[in-house]
Amino acid sequence: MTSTLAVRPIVELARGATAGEGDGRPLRLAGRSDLTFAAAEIMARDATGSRRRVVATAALKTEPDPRLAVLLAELERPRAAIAGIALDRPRLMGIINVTPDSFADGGRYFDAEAAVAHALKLVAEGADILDIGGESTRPGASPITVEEECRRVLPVIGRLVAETQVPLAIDTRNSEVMLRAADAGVRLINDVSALRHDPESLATVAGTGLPVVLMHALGDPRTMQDAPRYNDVVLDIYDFFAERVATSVAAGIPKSRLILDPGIGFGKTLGHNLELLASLSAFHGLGCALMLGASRKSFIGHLSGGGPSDRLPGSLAAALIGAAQGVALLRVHDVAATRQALAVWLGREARALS
Ligand code: HH2
Repeated sequence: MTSTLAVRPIVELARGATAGEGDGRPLRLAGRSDLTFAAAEIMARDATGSRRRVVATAALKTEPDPRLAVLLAELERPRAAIAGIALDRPRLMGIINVTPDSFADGGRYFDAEAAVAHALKLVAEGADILDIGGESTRPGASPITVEEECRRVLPVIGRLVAETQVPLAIDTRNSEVMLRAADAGVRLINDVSALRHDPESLATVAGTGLPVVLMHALGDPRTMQDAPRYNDVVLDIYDFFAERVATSVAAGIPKSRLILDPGIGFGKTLGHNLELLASLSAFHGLGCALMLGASRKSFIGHLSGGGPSDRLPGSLAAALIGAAQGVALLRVHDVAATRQALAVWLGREARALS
């Protein structure tokens, strides 16, 4: 059993100017001027089991374990911009699935023309970045060839690079697709296998100089929902991220270019997904920006019934749970609706969020 220590900041949206100054004042989360924490939960695990306790941040600073000072520094440190996007508030990644079989919108944007039109609509709605994917990774999905994946995504990327300034991400597990998409102008790589699926991908991403999303998945899409099990889902995924961050840094991808995503629905039961949503802020202790993809996912259907097209209200709730814990990138199908929800949560006009 690995010994793990994590700190989950209990985050508040601050509208005053009290953050980060003087003893006993709340600390800023990830350099954000609007998100603070005055208390945190220490999450510890060793051979004897897992323990949690809540302490005031002032008390955290005087705890004897030297690892806590390092964690606090990581929690507070401002995050670098990603693909030219400042992470000073939650940003919206619009989903473009150029697939016949994605779980929420399979087949609707399989045609390049339809995909481009949908992407431009999401840009008009205020997307900060677009995620282009050619392979469905829904539970039970079968892999496709790299040639087929390129045939699907590259024409769409080519058109969008010419038609919008909004940066593009490529959602792929394959190094050749990463490389060809980078050559075509994408600014971010999003890998649901956290650079484990393709042995070339660590070196490929390092070579591109692009930032990368490392998403947690237990198993691969074909088998991941077959009775997933964890010892402690939050700390197991925390340990997974710590290993992937160390491996990526060793391969030449600096921490400032890594984004961590717990992978809602990827080898998780309803209980696992809900526990992760409730504890997202703990992952800030790894010192990277966070991403969340909960949009229209089946855990919402498990709580409320209905299919993917009935899951907008639950998707908005999940997006706000992420935003309230300092998630920097929200991967969503419904950009306009999520933007409105964020505007209300932030108390700012939606058009000020463009
Ligand atoms: N979810 C999906 C695909 N890619 N990438 C990240 N980083 N995080 C996620 O949660 C995530 C992801 C699955 O959603 P979708 O693309 O809508 O469906 P499909 O995989 O069926 O194409």
